[in-house]
Amino acid sequence: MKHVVVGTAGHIDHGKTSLVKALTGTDTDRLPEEKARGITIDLGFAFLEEPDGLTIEIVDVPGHERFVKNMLAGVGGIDLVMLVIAADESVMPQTREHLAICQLLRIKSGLVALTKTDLVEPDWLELVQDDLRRLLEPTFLAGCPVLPVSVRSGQGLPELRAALGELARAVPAKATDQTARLPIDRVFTVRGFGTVVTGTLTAGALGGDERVEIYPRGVQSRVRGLQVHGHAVERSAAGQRTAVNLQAVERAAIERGDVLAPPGALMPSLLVDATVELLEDAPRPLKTRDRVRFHAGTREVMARVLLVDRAQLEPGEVAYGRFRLEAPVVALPADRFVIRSYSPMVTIGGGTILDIAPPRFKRKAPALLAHLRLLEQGTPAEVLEEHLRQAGPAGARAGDLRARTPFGPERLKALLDELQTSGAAVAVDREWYLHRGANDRLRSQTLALLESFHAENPLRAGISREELRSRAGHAQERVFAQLLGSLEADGQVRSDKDQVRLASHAIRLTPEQQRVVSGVEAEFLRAAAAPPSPEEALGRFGVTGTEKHELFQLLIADRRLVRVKESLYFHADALRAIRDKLVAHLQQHKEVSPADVKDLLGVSRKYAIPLMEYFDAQRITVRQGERRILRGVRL
Ligand SMILES: Nc1nc2c(ncn2[C@@H]2O[C@H](COP(=O)(O)OP(=O)(O)OP(=O)(O)O)[C@@H](O)[C@H]2O)c(=O)[nH]1
Ligand SMILES: [Mg+2]
Repeated sequence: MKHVVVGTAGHIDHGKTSLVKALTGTDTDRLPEEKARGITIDLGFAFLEEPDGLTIEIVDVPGHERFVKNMLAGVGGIDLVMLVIAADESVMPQTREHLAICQLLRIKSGLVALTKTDLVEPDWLELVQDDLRRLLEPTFLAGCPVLPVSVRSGQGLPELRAALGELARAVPAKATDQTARLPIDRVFTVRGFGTVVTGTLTAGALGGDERVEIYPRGVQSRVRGLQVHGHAVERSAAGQRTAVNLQAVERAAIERGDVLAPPGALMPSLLVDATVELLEDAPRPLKTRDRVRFHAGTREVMARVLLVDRAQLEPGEVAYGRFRLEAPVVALPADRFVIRSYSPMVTIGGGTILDIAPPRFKRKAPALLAHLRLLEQGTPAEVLEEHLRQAGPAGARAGDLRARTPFGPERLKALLDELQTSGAAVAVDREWYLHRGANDRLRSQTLALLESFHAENPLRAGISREELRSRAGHAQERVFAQLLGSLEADGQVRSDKDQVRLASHAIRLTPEQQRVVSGVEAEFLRAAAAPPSPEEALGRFGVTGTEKHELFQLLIADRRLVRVKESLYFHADALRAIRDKLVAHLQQHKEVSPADVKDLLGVSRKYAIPLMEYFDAQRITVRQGERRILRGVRL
């Protein structure tokens, strides 16, 4: 089963719709207004089934110059174009414009139906064919089949159908490993089913019951049913015109131009970097800040163009440009787009999207040019590496890389593995990646920060992890965690609780500092249950300072002094002795009062009360009124 989508193209009234009807039996002009005016206004759809399983789906477009916008929404996903030219009128403005659009969208092949031959003489037909050759010569249709036909006489119709079949069979099968994308061209409701959207699935595959998102709105839904050219199917694949019945979505919540894709797979964008080419016959140069109509997929939005390396682009030239979009576009790099001038509404050019989330470069910076050249010409691995490089120390989520590259999830995973193997990228975790350059910089920056911290604070064991992270430019949490982990694994850094230090760092005291530390400790040990205040203890060694003094802090960090209450510290050994005494007393007497504790320890209330509260907090004792009992003992 093969599906190929053919789009009609050509000037108004040249016989596109009549030809589609003659070929398929379907009248694609469905709107009452189309019937009344005898012209096509919006897209029409029909299909041909060949006996060998080939299905040719046809998108019939309007030729009227006012509806080129609708034509553009229809030709985005086509494989082949059937350029329809009326023999009596020959090449006309929209013949040229539609052809230029197909050329800009990089449609690969097609044919010409030279129709209404019943209205002309053979020698006129020859003149028209000369015109045609000149028109097609510089385009992708150079040398394509040209089939004279008439809907009136039926002349040439079997040959046309055969030629279409032949071209369609030659269209290569599409890979389905990319992210599924369906630019929506129609939305309607079907009684009993609800909202249905249609479009050409331009990439990937879509299955029944899959969860989907409508971009850029962020509307989440589920596929309730799928149809391909009128038949219910389990699965639709790239290249097929697909109707999707959506679960629980209001029709009003969706419009032409939206894109259906897996949840989270795409990223709406208001700024895109791209190549821009101006058609040879564009009426005037394109200048920076010109307002244009930007057409991508089935969406049209207004945009301002900013040329990267010049102030204006002459007809026939190609350059890099940045488009500032007035409404979000949902696209992927490598997508082609078309631009039309704001007024008059004519097609003037187009290009290839290179970046849908451009990094902050100064627009005229040479670095931006180099970046864009890499995105345009680089291999997939080089492009991916460039995105990681630009992500800097924040790194990038695999999901974001997926939405910014056209590779699809499987290919992206393989490319990321490749970059890791070559050393160009570091995996922070399974879904976060960092460029090697950023990783190395962050690593040396962190080591340098630790070094200077130790130099400035020789008596502190280490820096708090959060402070280090904030000094390291508020490194992304996962990136920082991975970095510390790897520095620890290398033996360069040690972490203790939330303190980080260089493995080589040790507190080295001068003999004088050592004398103070040992002396203060001895004071607390000797004072046992009635310790001095930090100020007093330090003062006895000629040091002025509170418990904040770094020498005092050393004793706390070493757990030789224990804080029982604000500014009240006990030596750890003394505290253990007090606890043992208290427990022994309670085991014998069941309960103890503040007065008992005073007597037991030979201290005043100043020490007795904080100690009792401390042992309550330590869950050794339980308070009952003014008395304490041992926790877990019932009276
Ligand atoms: N004599 C003759 N008339 C034709 C032929 N094909 C189409 N016509 C007539 O040409 C007119 C326009 O035909 P359409 O098929 O609506 O043209 P179209 O290209 O679809 O027009 P738009 O969609 O509005 O751009 C109609 O009146 C047709 O009957 C033909 O082969 N011979
Ligand atoms: Mg028509």
